Amino acid sequence: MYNWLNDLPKAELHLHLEGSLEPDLMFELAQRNNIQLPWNSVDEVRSAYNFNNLQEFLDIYYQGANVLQTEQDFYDLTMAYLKKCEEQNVLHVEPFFDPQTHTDRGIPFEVPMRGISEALADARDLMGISSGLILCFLRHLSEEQAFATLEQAMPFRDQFFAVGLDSSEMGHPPVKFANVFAKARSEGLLAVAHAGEEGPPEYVWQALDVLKVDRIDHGVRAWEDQKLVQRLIDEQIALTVCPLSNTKLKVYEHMSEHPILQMLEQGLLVTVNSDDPSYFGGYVTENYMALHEHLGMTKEQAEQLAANSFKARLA
Ligand code: ES4
Ligand code: ZN
Repeated sequence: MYNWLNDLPKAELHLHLEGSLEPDLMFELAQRNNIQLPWNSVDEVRSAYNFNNLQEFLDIYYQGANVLQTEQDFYDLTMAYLKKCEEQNVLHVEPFFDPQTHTDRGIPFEVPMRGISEALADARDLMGISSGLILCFLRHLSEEQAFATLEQAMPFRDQFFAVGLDSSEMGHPPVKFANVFAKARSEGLLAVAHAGEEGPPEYVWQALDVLKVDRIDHGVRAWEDQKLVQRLIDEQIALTVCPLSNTKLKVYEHMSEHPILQMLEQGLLVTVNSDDPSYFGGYVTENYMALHEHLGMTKEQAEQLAANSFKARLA
């Protein structure tokens, strides 16, 4: 089954480039840039990857990102992910990056922007992987800071097609970013937002009605609200679900409790994605495989999920 799932043509629509930083590359970049990490070995890092919730993960994810310093570092990070895509027959990707994670530690905006864009262009030319980049605002920071980030990004307007919203969800509802999303949309950008990962269904309603997003990232907690489920079905709004992420961050205690196949059978446009593969134990194929192992996903269901991943493309 693994090989069959791996060969299935797929698109990935929920992937944080900073979350694809494997421990080996983390140590290589730490050495290259003379940066002290709080871990002494690759094994030590891996054993730190035990999380009880989203915040515990984010604290480690932001520390790991400190090793990313130069345009070449961002190129190497992105290209390592794209090579995985090639191995797993992922033909189209719409990755996220978090510019504020870098600009807030003094890295000029154009450094991640240029390194990532160059890798995506090379993957297009050399590997035939199509892509569109999504610029995410960190929701634990202010809307004013998001506005400043959008302004810094506008000279590179042709290098990303959408804005997103990520980081700590609880206490930072979508409505906090109403104005900056309106501004982004007025510039012709599309919009997505993490909503209903840890946060309540109300945050999914806000992402739709206030931010006017074109797709919901995670959205699994929408399943608790039948009226919301009907809206998502009626409008065929895609959910970028990340099964291994949801169990690693204890949204569900065990994969056998994950509702993704029930959501699929109900008519929701759900897709399978890896979120932060280096931290959560697998890339896209491993996420599909977990659904087969723990939920009994059939080949027909896998084909439907893969078809959904292309149907839910925005770029
Ligand atoms: C994230 Cl899993 C998840 N949720 C919210 N923000 C994130 N940034 C990176 N991974
Ligand atoms: Zn995410």
